[in-house]
Amino acid sequence: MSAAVRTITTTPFDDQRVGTAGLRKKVRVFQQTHYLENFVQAVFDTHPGFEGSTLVVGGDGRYHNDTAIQTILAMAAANGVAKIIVGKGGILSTPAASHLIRKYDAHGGFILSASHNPAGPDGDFGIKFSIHGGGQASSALTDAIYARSQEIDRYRLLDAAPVPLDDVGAATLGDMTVDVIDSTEDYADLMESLFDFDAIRALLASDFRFAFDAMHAVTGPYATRLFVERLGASPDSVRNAEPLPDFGGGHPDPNLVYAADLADEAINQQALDFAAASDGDGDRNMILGRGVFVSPGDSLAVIAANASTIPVYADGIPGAARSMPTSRALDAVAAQQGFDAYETPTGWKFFCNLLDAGRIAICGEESFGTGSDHVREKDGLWAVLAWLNLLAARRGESLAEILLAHWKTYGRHYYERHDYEDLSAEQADAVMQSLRAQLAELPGRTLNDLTITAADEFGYTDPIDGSSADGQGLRVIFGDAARIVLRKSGTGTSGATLRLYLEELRSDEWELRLPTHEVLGPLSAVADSLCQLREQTGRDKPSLVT
Ligand code: VG1
Ligand code: CO
Repeated sequence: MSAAVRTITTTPFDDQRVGTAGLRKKVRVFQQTHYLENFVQAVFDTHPGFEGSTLVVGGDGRYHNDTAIQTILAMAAANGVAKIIVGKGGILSTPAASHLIRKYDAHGGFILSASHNPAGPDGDFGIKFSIHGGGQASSALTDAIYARSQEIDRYRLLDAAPVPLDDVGAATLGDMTVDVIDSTEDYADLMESLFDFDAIRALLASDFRFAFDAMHAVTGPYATRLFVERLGASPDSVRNAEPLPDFGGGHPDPNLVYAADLADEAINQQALDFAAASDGDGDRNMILGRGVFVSPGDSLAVIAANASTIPVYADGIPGAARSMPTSRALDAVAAQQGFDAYETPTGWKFFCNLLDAGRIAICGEESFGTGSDHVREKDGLWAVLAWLNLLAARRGESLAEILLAHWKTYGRHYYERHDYEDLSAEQADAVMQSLRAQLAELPGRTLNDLTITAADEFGYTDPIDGSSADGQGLRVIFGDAARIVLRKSGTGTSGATLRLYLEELRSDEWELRLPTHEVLGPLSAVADSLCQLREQTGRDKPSLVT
């Protein structure tokens, strides 16, 4: 390597332990001298095999993306990486990055994103390290990276001008090759290999009213490539398609609160037959039909129940998985159809071993995340295509009819998540502790006419590598009938967020189309009093209900 490699002296930051999905902090934290560099060098120092390897780098296009990418390029070149594949303009959706790592057999990658968290100079930023195979680093690896970050005293950097990333092509940085690619082509090819594009094209060419909202985040170019160029949808069906560094001032979290206009058009005005939205980095999805919202747990269950309509799963799936707080709608399908169902801790990394081992083909989370074994991240556009594929396969049935038929077969798991944001760590811990302290005595008690059958703190042992994860949320289980789950968020950048998850199964036909808040009202009251939410937090309602 040339003389332009500099070794820079640094001191540790004490807060580089990653959360549910990478290291997420305020932009201003990442802008501190040495902050990003320390973390990246800790990865280079901890995970073996970077010398002579290929990496993938890109992000959701938010503020600070460009600067961070140039830093990573300069450090990779100085740490002996042979080649880096970067998305044009520095942009890669999270699932597209996972795909590139797999397709080009890369050693790993860095994905720059804080998902749906607001962007801009006062917003959030984040970095995730992905391993060979395209999955997020395991907890064991991130623990080791954290330990290294606590003793780091120097990092390496190549002194060179920034690499232009706006056009596709190859450049060099020291001895390293930088390949700038248009990842929308690779990604669209992958999607075309999974789904029945002819049938979807025919559906979109009919009088079917379709809209996708990219929310000025990363999915715009991918959605245009897929829906408009490959599937023939009208250009105006892809909305807010241009990624902006501040997401246009919006909050690209696809749910009924932050994608309210789209929801109003589909649900209240009934002006769309199918509508969907994705989040900042393209891994989440919201699914809407004419007059209906599909809750994420139902979306996962319906996709799994109809997996055989997806050409690659024509012969069925071996199994499916959901994160613990996600509704048990999936379990009901697995029980009837006879495939295996797994329950994992929150965070996509816990699905990866099951996917690699071929135990599961489809998985999802209540937080608007759904995906399959095609990549090792959740994938918003995959979920949208899975629904379009299903609507094309069952042409003539509306989305609402498909949903109702599903509930008639499996029952309906009414579901809500209540977020209490910006609490102090002490408040959040006090609520967790007041429920934790009661767990042992809860089984056998009857509340709201339902009897508690089990109450515990969820722990998980990975069936493939035997690794374990404790303290993954508190559960109060009322048999198959209902569940209350409480856990602390691991993605926030200020204060603490508590998530309370409520689920109740109704199976009689007259109960299948009730307003969700009406069904869950009594369970919500039970949860509030069990957790002493009001007493401990002083809040009389959640900050956000999804
Ligand atoms: C949240 C969600 C979790 C998801 C994670 C990353 O984590 O609850 O299901 O995997 O975000 O998604 P937490 O710890 O805040 O509850 V994303 O789209 O923000 O990368
Ligand atoms: Co995301």
